[in-house]
Amino acid sequence: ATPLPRLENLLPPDQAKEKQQLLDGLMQSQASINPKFFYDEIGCQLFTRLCELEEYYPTRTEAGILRHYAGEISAALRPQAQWVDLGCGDCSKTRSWLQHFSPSRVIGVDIAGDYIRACLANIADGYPDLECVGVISDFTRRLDLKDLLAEDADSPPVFFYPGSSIGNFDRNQALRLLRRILEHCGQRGQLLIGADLVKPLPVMEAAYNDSQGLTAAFNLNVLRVVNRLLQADFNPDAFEHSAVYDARNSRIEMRLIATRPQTVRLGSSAVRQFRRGEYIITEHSHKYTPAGFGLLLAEAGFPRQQMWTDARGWFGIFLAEP
Ligand code: AVJ
Repeated sequence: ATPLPRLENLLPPDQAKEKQQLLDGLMQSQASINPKFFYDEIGCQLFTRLCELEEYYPTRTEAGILRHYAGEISAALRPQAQWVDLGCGDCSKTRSWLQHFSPSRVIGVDIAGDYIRACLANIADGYPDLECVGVISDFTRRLDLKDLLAEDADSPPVFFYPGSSIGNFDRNQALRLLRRILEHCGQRGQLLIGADLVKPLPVMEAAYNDSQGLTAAFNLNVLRVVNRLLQADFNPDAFEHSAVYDARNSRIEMRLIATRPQTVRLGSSAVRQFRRGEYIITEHSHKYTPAGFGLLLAEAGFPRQQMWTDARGWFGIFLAEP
């Protein structure tokens, strides 16, 4: 019999705290918006399209490594593992990986509820007998899968966290998330994680300043998301996309620069002025050296590691164990 797809919503019912943090970020002297707000329906579509760009090398490079080393990587994974896809989106990455590895079940976790439905359908379509659970959750805040995973204690979890999404976090936030994953690993759990590596500057900057302007559209779209969430009145036409590499901190910084002085209403009680040239930071995307990322994993409690990379050393896939 075909198992019924399950969908669990672990998002806290009221978004009050979320909105307050968004507002706080915008009211600081250096305004910022957390990158998780990029991913409304339009943002998800733009992100999917920009991942296909020639200039945006991470998605392609990571997929190439997974394809090239599929045999080696899948042999290193626990057989019968419960495959937990963190930030599964429409689960297309997991779906292609299922050619190489047979988990006992698939758990797709994402903050975007609409995407999770697509994910369940995507797996059910190609693998109708594989149990798939969708979890709507903001795992950057808390990861709460213990009940779900404990149901099948014989199959350790393999956490799949591809795309270098970890790059969005500063060191302490990344450590916190990795430790939360570790708490779910027990003795035999594993983490298969992608990390974008430091490489020549023009390659990195081109990836975030693509010639079709998709990254710019993706960045500017977050202002519409903020307008909706906070009843704000940002005019996206009065801002301009910028992405620069900050070598000191090894990260791309995405900005929205005010092209003229303006006053933005943020809901009924807050107002923010922007001078011409003042900018909002919308994303940090950290780039690592293999050794640096290894240290981060070790410090989080994953001392045992293997890494696979491409011929140019542009992207790393790490398999980490407690
Ligand atoms: C999803 C965080 C990995 O940092 O490269 C792509 C998001 N931003 N283009 C990245 C992103 C602009 C992406 N991550």
